[in-house]
Amino acid sequence: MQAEAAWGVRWHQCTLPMARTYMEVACRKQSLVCLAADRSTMAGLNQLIDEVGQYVAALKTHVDLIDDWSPEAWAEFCSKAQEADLLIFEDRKFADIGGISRKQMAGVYDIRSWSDLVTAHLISGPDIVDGLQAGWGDVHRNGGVLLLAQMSSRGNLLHPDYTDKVVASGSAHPGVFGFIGNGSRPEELTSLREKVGDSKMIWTPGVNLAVGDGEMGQRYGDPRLAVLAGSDCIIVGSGIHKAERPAGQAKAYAAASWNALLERT
Ligand code: S5P
Repeated sequence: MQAEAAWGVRWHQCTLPMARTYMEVACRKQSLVCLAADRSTMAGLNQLIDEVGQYVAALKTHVDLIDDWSPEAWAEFCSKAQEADLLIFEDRKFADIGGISRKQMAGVYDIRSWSDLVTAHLISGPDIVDGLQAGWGDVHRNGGVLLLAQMSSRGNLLHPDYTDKVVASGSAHPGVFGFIGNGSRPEELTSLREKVGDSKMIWTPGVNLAVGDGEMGQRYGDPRLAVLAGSDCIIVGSGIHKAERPAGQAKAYAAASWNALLERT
């Protein structure tokens, strides 16, 4: 299916190159799933690509939680992800001033050289987005920043007035790909979508086919309801990588999210 037909108004208004790339990958895979690949060994990560790569559009990594990380093993993992037509989203949650964030895109992990997307908090002000974009620019690559507008964990401090300020500032910035919203509360997501409009993505963690409370304060909502409420990508971790049969689960999340997109458009 053509991306324009599947995404409707979002295709026309989300013009950041990386947003268009994501929407096309999602159409090729018929999946709005970003797998939170929270495994702590390189073997575990590579196995996930083999098992579920065909059912997901993006891989969300936490590069600093891998026990046996090495530059060579990571480079191999990234080419495997590219071969499987997956975007790589480093969930680094940058939060420092612009100039330091730019430097943090380099360093040991060299995030700028392999990430297509990164997360950032806007707590230090809007220059962080320029810093991260400059990081990609330093290696002649392009990427997109997802700003945390809401969080899924209980007791978080991203209160509604903070969310509104992140949305107002981020919506006006061309380097912002979109926002992280809370997938566990469809009604909050609907109002977030109203504020964001159609020109930015909303990606949502806190989604699981089994709704309710997760480990250590995580909360879960239903994938279909999240997409109908305005989510453009469901970020699913343990629902897939801890399942007995990850491929079967990934397929189910892909179908739920893709059908919900078609229902929404
Ligand atoms: O508010 C948030 C933001 C993020 S990016 N809540 C989250 O859970 N996340 C991330 O989504 C978190 O870092 C983890 O990698 C993933 C959720 O994993 P799950 O196992 O709970 O599905």
